[in-house]
This record gives sequence, structure tokens and C-alpha cells, in this order.
Amino acid sequence: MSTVTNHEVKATKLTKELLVDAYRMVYMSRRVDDKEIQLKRQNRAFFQISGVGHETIGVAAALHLKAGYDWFYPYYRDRALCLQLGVTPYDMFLGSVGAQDDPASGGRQMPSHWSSKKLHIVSQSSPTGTQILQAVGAAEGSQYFELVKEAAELAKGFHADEVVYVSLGDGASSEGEFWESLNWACGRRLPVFYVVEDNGYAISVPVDVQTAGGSISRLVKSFPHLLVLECDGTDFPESYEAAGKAVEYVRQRKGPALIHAHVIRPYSHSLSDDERLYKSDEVRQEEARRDPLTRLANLLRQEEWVSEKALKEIEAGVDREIREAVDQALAAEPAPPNTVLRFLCSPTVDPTSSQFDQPAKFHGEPKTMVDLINAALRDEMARDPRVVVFGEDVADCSHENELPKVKGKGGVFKVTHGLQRHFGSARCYNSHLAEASIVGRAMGMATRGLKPVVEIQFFDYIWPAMMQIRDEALTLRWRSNNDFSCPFVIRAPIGGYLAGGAIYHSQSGESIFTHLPGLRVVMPATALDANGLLRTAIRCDDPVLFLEPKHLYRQTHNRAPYPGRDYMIPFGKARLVQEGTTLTIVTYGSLVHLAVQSLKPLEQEGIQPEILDLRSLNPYDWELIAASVKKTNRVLVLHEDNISWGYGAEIAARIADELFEFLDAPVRRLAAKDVYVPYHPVLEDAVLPQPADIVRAARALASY
Ligand SMILES: Cc1ncc(C[n+]2csc(CCOP(=O)(O)OP(=O)(O)O)c2C)c(N)n1
Repeated sequence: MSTVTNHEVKATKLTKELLVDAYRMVYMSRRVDDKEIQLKRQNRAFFQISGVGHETIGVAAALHLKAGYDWFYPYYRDRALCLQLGVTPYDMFLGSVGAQDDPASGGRQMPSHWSSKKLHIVSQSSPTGTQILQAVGAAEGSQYFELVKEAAELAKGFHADEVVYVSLGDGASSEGEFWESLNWACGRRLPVFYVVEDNGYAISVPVDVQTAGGSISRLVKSFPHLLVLECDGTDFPESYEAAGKAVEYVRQRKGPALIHAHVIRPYSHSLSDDERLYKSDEVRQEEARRDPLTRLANLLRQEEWVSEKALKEIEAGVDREIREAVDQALAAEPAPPNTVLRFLCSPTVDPTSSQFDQPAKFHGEPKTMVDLINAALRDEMARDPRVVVFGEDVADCSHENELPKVKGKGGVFKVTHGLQRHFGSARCYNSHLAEASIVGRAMGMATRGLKPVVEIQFFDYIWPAMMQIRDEALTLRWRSNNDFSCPFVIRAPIGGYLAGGAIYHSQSGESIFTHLPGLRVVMPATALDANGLLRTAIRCDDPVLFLEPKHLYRQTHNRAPYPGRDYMIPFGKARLVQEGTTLTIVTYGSLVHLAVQSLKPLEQEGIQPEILDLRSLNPYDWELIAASVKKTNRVLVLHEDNISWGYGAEIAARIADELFEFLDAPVRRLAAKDVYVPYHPVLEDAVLPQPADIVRAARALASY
């Protein structure tokens, strides 16, 4: 039975050269997969996931796109797309064997996690669907560069008709991030070209179970401005035509486009899977009839565009290239083990260095923490057009025509008040209510050279963004071996002592973030520190979590005059709040002031605590802690977050480990009880450390 469809017969619109080249690429992709499977079976590669069955749509899409000009967020089945863009079989085999010279990751990631700085293929991770929000962020970057020309000049590499390609499987289209991405991309008509490669299964789950009604294209058709096309992704002419229409639509800035391409997955999900466990022989045979490689070969034969001999010569040429590439890759060495810590953070910008230690030049009356954070944002936005602020409610008024008539919102705590009015709606705007989207898009924009400073409205609601933070933003530089990075700042009001904040507006949880390699975590306790640390955060080259104790936002005790537009405090430098001799209190955030309140009653008893405000939680100032403990020989670690497995546990463990011989008493911790913050103030007080608790703990330590 012939497998040639009507579409294939219409292929005369395509040139012979194009089809022959496409065949060569489809064949190459197939053979690289076959070879990698062999390497895996010989234990010379450690993982294999194939692009088999997806080759045609990949080559067709790539033929309409420009490597190193457009931007690419492919997924693991996109081997053929990447080959067509310019990744070589040799590059791919270096990834298979995990060689140091693997251009995608230097042996840090599994094969098929594509990355190429030169080609603009942004390093891919393994979580399904996370790349979609980042792609939308990259496209939001395109729109930003269009609107803020000075930023485009500084960031370089922007093209007015560039397209951001992103692909995903039918399974990944169930992730909430896919829907968040469509909502934003369609709302802002961003230049995103989505390809959903529907092979009918997500591992073993069939698409009719995965997707309501079994068709993702049917579901997305009502998104405004979205061009939705459906094609047989194993049919080259049909795929080529659909991709051409989609790319043209996006280049013309009509909005995003989505191709729903029906493909097959005949080699099981990965080499760890055996699809015969859940696909019957009939289903597998039916799929095999749509093999894109066979179909393209049949088309070439049917049209008599290549002789059998010429086809064999093409294949032999590819086989030869692959053999040589494999031999070369097998001789490649892995990276030396002592390089594993490299590139967690920027190798060129060190926020702990003296470059970030800039003195204050005070002006005017004392201001609150809210005022001085706002001032730092204003200064940085004025200094650098790449600084962009977005989040929920951060703008003054989304509808610009209403802006002159109102005072403006500027954040639920007013921290961003006036930024939209002053710098315009392109540089400070409201985001939709979707935290993963805020962080994922910030990451895509940062990859394009922008500096997003985004707000998570309350720390309590950061969790939907956790995947984007933990698995994406923090790993990007490391996993791409320093080819890509995404320095941006997440500001989040944190903590309790609000009297009424309750479970969902008073949470702490900083230790969950200080546990994450590659994240800078800071928490100022004064207005001045907030100003100086935020400037450092914005000029830093790494992702920063900037935690703002909201209890301290408008306190008068921590106010300071404006310190000037270049004031900076380096990360990893604690503040000596109070000198003392009896014991050291290591603390940060709201508890700094509570510790200060305990001084008077303690001094009356002859106890003189030394108080250290860490300010920066990762990195933290071990030198100052060590010097103080060596002097006082007693230490209390004090924090607002729950005690167990908390921030204090790490500090206490290190003190016990490295300063044991200087201690005259056990290292003590005082922190919140292991429970949530309740609504009633009396109950809240029972959970969070109080000044009287600090006095008791210090007294006990002093008399130990
Ligand atoms: C967030 C997340 N959940 C689960 C997994 C495990 N996983 C890897 S691939 C996959 C199926 C993906 O199916 P689909 O999106 O249809 O792509 P396909 O592999 O079929 O091309 C799953 C569940 C993962 N990588 N990431």
C-alpha cells in the first residue's frame, strides 16, 4: 500500500534540492539516534531518548527559521531541528558520551538537552513544559527591545522580525505553564512559534486520556491572535507548508502561531521504556506505516527526483560522517572532576567584592524601607534601560488613559509606586496572576540581556514559581557550562509580626532557598541596607532572591536618609549591630530589632550580647561569625523561620564543626515553632520568637 498522501503529491511546489536536502537531514537524524542507541547498549553512552518519528516536522520548521538570528527553545525530540539549524552529529555524540567538549553542557546534562550559544538554541532542561514560559519571556524581550530602543542597543543581537521557536509534546501541553504562556503570549501578541509534537503518547499515557477531547489544537483555537494550524508532522510537504505559514505570521507581528503536528514515536519513550508494555502490535504497525523517513524517500522516488543509486549515495555519505563523528567523540575525555563547581555563579562578576562596597552620600530626611527600596529601583531604572519591573499590581494603573486621573497603585505595599508613571508602561507593568509565569518569563528576558526585577506579591505565594527557580533559573548557567545565564532579581515581602497576617501572609521559608546552589539570598533589616543591597542585587550577574521583611517596611526605628545613587553593600558581609562580650546572637530580618530590644534587660543582668545581622543569607559572613564566636565563646542563632531543618541548623552545625574548641556552651537556636503562623495576635506571639524568649535564651547561655 502506498503511503503517499495528496499533500505529498502537491509537493511539486517544493524544489527538488530542498527535498533532497531535507531527506538527507531526516536520514541523518535517524542514524544519529540509531548510533546513540548502540552506544548506550555498549555502555559508552549513559542515556538515550530519540527524536525518531519527529524528524520531518523538525527539519521543516528549521528550514523557515534562522539559526543565530531567531531564538530556539526546543525539547528533547528535536534532534532533526537542531541538525538542520547547524548542530553537527559530532556535537551530538560528544553529548552522548558526556565529554568535556560537549558544546551543549560539557557533560553535565543528558544527551538531547540541546544548547548552542552561537545558534541561539537556549539550553534545555528536563522538566516538561518549563521552556514554554522562558520562550515567551524571550519573545517579551523582543517586544521590549522594540519599545525601548536604548535597551536593544545595549543588549545587541535584536532583529525586528525575529521569532522565538518553542516545542513541546502532547503530554507537556497539560502543564499549567503551557496555558499561562498562551494567555500571556496571545494577550501581548508576542512573536512565539509553538510546535506541539503530538506523538499520541506521554510515555504510556495516550493523548485522549491526556487532553480533554484528545485534540490540543481544538482546545486552543479560541485564544485571540493565535494562528492555529494542524498538520501531519510525518508528511514533509504538509509540515513545510504549515511551518512557512506560521513563521510568516509571527514575523509579521500578527501574534503567536501554534502548529499541532501529528507525529509518531516508534522507538519507545526512551531506552528505559518498552512501549510493547502498553501499545499493541496493531497500534505499532499502524504508526510504522507513517514513518517520516520512509515517506520522504517514497516521495522522492515517486517523483523520480532521485535515482535509487543517488539515494544510496546520500545515505552512505551520512553513514560515513556519523562513523567518523562517533570515533572522534569516543576518544574525547570527560571534564576533570575538580571542575564540577564551576559556573554555579558568574565567573566574572563577584557581588562579594569591594567593587560592590560603595559608600553612602546621605541626603535629606530619614526614609522608610519602602521609600528606600523604591529609590533604589528608580536609580537603577534611570541608570540602565535594561532594568524592567513587572509583577502583580506593581504598576500604577494598567490603563494608561486613566493614569493621569488616579494616584496609582504601585504594588500592594507601594514599593514600586510611581515607576510606571516615571519610566513608562514598557518598563514597569502589571503581570497576570501567575507566579511561574512571572519567574519563567523573567528568565527568558534575562537570557536576552535584560535585567528584570520582578515582584512576588507575598513570599507565601512563591511556590508555583519554584520549578522555574530551582530547576531552571539556578541551573541555566551551570548546565550550559556558562554559555547562557539569567541574572534577575525576585523581590518578595516575607514574614510575620503583622498581627493578623495568618498562615498565608506571614510565612517565612528562606532556608528552602538558601539550600539551593546558585541562588543569592538576601534579607535586609534596615532601610539603608535594603537600599544598598538591592542595588548590588540588580548589578549582580546571578539570580537573586531579595526578601523584604514586610513588618519592617514602615517602621521608624530602621529609617535612614537616602544614601545616593551608587550606594552598595556587598553580599556576604554581616553588620555588627552591637558589640558585646558575653555571647553572640547571629540573626537577620525582623529579629534583629527584637534582639536589640533584649539588650536593656540583659545588660541590667550584666550580660552583654554581641549582635550580628547577617543581611545576606547566601553567601553569608562566616568570617564575622567566627571572629565573634572566638571572642564570646557562646552563640545563639536566632530566626523567624521554623526551627527544624532551618537556617540556624546550618550555622549551628558549622560553628560546632569548625569552632568547637572555642565554645564554652552548646550552640543554641531560637526560632519559630514548627507550625504555621496563626491569625490571632496572641496565637501568633506564641509561635514566633518574642523579646522575652530572647532574654531567656541569652540568660541561659550566659550562665551555662
Ligand atoms: C514536570 C515533569 N514531570 C514529569 C516528567 C517525566 N517525563 C519525562 S517525559 C514525560 C512524557 C512527556 O510526554 P510528551 O510531552 O507527550 O512528550 P513525548 O515524550 O511524547 O515527546 C514525562 C512524564 C518530567 N520530565 N517533567
